[in-house]
Amino acid sequence: MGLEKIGWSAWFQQQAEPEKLAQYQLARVVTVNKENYQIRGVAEKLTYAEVTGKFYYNASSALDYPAVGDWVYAQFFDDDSQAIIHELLPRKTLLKRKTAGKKVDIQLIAANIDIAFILQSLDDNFNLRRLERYLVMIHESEIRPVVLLSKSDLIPAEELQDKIAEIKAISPELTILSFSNINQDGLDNVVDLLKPGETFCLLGSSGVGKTTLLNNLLGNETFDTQQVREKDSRGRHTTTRRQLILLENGALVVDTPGMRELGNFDISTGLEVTFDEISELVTQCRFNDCTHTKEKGCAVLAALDEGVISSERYENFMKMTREAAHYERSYIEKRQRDKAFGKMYKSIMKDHKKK
Ligand SMILES: Nc1nc2c(ncn2[C@@H]2O[C@H](COP(=O)(O)OP(=O)(O)OP(=O)(O)O)[C@@H](O)[C@H]2O)c(=O)[nH]1
Ligand SMILES: [Mg+2]
Ligand SMILES: [Zn+2]
Repeated sequence: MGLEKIGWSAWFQQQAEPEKLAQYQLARVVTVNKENYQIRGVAEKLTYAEVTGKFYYNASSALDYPAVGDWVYAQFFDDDSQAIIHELLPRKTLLKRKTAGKKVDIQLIAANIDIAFILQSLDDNFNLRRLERYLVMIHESEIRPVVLLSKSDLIPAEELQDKIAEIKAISPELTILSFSNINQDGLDNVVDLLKPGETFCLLGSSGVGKTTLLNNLLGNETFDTQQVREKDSRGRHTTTRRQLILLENGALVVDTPGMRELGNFDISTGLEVTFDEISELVTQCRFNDCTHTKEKGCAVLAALDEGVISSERYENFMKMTREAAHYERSYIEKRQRDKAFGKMYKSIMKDHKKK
């Protein structure tokens, strides 16, 4: 069918509805722009697409809009030069986070990702607490995370081994690879993970080498990269949009703009998997509603006391738990305000029509 080439599989085939398949064509979202999308169907070219008015009207949150990697029911026009997106197919996985900044809303990162690469560069970007944040987001979506430590050319081999050991200590099962875009060390190991028809996502702070890695995988300089900027210089992301790229070996890769902050909500599964030893302890606390802050009989605090879990890891777990609860409350309030506004708007329009 040709769609396998861009990630179509038996799982999606099972989700597809025959009557919609008869009416529309399948396509995958390759780019999300401000005003429109680019999709790719069986014809191997990119087509600009917009969602229908009905799609727009029925969408009730950011979750309902197409994300990079989504499969859609579409209609192509004018010799496949334009298309309309009618509906999304169910998603196998979805990477999302809280929008950056003060606003509490959901931002979609990518849909239908099989493996998420968390990139940290081996200079001062390496940070276990940040790694835990990414792991929470990825585990929440039940995607397999792989850690890629970039810029291995910048540190001595012993230091690299120490850093890998630090990650192993918090997550023994995790696949961790190191590589250098400069001297190509370890790139083969990354390539080995890239299976045809599977979709991968590159995540990590700005400047860690995501796009340089992608260019290396493509064997050319297709996408812009930039010299490392001054630390903390704001608003200087080289990659500004997410897009899905097909590699020669048949793997699909989504490059993303670097994230300055990674807020999450709705992450109970993510927290449970990422902090599995803490989740296990939580079940042993004396009180069901234990806050793990001061209670007698708190198994988490006991483990902390005995040095079984590190205070840094405990603090990060508590911080992310609190943050998620706060964002969830704010999000619910926001949704209620939006809904009330929607109702008011509709009743005004109705009155307006009556006159
Ligand atoms: N020393 C060294 N430098 C690297 C390596 N990989 C990338 N760089 C450099 O790091 C800088 C940033 O690389 P990019 O690939 O643009 O980083 P990015 O992660 O795509 O950044 P954003 O698009 O802003 O999110 C460039 O100057 C690269 O040349 C590496 O393995 N070693
Ligand atoms: Mg980039
Ligand atoms: Zn407790």
